[in-house]
Amino acid sequence: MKWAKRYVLYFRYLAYSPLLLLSGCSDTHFWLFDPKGLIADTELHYMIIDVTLMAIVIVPTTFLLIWVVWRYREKRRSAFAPEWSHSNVIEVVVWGIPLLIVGMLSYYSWRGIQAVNPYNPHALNSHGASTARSHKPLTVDVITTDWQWLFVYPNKHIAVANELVVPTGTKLHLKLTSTSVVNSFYIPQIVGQIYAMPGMRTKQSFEVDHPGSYHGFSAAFSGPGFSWMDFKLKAVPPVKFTAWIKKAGISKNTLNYASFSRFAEPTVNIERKIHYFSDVKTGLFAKVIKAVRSQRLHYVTPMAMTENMHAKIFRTHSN
Ligand SMILES: [Cu+2]
Repeated sequence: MKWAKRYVLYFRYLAYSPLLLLSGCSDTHFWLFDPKGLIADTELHYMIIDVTLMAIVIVPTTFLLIWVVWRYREKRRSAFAPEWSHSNVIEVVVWGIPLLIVGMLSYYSWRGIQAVNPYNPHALNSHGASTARSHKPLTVDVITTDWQWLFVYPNKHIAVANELVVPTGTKLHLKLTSTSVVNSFYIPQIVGQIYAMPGMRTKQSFEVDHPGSYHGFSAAFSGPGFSWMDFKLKAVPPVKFTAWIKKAGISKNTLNYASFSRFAEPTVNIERKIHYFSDVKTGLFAKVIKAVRSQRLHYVTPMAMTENMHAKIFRTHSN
């Protein structure tokens, strides 16, 4: 019963198959394949080009490997060729094709980097006419803390924490910084990640074509509050955006440097609270960078805050 033993072995591997189901349990999204903005569109475009170019090597190599193993198997003695040593055709193929592919990958990487580079002022322009010229670009200052996002609209004198609301068809220019560790601003369906770093400023630009709600988060682990440090990007038509700005302006919470430094205290946002601020002081962003640089803005996470996290999470999820 030799064959039976062998099949028992195969069935043993089948026991691992439920692992495959796990991928369906989490809320898995194929965000990268469902872009909703110019930058994410471009990223997908270049990703497909790159994968296709690499497949030109990987797919034939896989088949050739199987073919070689089959052709030179032990039982087929006729294929034995001990005198064989050189083939010009093979030399041309194994050097020529990789050189060609590396060349093409370099070319497309260069083009792709230019097309999504946050520091290239023409990156958004080069994508054609979808931008309505009548809408002026909107500036948003992003300040990350342990573990929240603050989005300041400096020209509108409002700010909102843990939610980013933007008008569709409008160029958005972001400036980013952090009061704590390095965070990475990432909205997979809209724009690639860019670091927000303490005492420094980075930039990002993007545009959202379709109204909707998109998942944003930090792509860099930042400690115990990290799991709740995500936000929604809400893209609304420009008319609705104007109304939203007015609504946010009613908030009784104002924001100057003093109230900001209270906001920036370590907070695990388990309830995913959104806060609005009106009357935001001009120059807050620059002042925060300065304060972090001179170490005037510096927090230590109290032990008690993370010690009881399990209890807190359980309470939040059970009611
Ligand atoms: Cu890295």
